[in-house]
Amino acid sequence: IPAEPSWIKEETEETEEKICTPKDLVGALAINFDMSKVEERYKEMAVENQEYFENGEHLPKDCEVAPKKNIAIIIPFRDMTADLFRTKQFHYFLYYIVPILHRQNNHFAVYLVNQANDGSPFNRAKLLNIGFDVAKDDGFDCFFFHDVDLVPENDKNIYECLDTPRHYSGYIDKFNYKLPYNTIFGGITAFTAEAFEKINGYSNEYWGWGGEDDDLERRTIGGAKYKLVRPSPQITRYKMIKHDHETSNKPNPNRVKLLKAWNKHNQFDGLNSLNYELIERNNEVFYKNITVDLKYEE
Ligand code: UD2
Ligand code: MN
Repeated sequence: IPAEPSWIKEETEETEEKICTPKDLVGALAINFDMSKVEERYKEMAVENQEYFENGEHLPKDCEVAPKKNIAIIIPFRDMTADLFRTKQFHYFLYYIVPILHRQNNHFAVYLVNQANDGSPFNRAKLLNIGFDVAKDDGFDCFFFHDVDLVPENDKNIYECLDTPRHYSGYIDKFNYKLPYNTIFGGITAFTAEAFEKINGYSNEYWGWGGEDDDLERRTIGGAKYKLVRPSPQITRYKMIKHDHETSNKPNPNRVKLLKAWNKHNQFDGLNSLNYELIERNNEVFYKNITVDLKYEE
């Protein structure tokens, strides 16, 4: 059994007054994705921020870690593009989010959960379940399920978990900062461990593009009866990196059927049936890199 990480602290009266608070927030930020500049910008960010990181984790300063502030940002990932476009998206993601979350002054780690290239269809939902499993084991208690191509436009968009799960990415430039439909739950969501376990996580059965996000909405709102909550539409705005869909991530032909039957499989398809193999893990400066075999069976 590994030793308790040093940042896990009992909540006592002494630590209570040292709750971590953001420092020097600036508000709205100019975000632009010039792909010819991404690597140069990423390097600049790295030089300026590496001192705040240890073992792929950002440590807050001048405070004790507050409860529910040990944040794991889980990114589902596979890059099969010839020009490493998803990797560039990830570098832009870090370039923008590291300084933002540094100012928010919390303990956080980004988990890049890589699906092994074994010819299986992409499975975003299962990758996110695995990220939860690993990060919870590492001691994290607040989970952001986060697409790689979304960047906050305002640093007052505070990353934290409340008891009620929240959908963060309702307001995206691509959709003119309007909800494309009321129950949308894709992109970014935030859950405590308790809430995510209560709904049994995502379904593991969505192979290919689409449906898994709506299935999560059904489990959270329809099943567990949480309210559908989103943080402020004025502040919680995102820019999305423009991209086409990978030919290796075709729309899942079963997605409509699976979604219709969500309440027939949510009890036994999810965290409690999660089956995978951890192939490799290592800590980079700004993130924790994990490669997994999803045990795809045709
Ligand atoms: C929408 C949802 C997304 C998900 C998806 C359907 C929003 C804002 N986004 O995104 O959350 O529900 O529909 O599955 O509602 N990825 C890779 N490699 C791949 C394919 C995907 O890394 O080959 C990852 C990456 O983190 C990406 C995410 O999966 O951001 C979602 O895939 P997408 O960006 O192609 O899907 P999109 O934009 O239609
Ligand atoms: Mn996308």
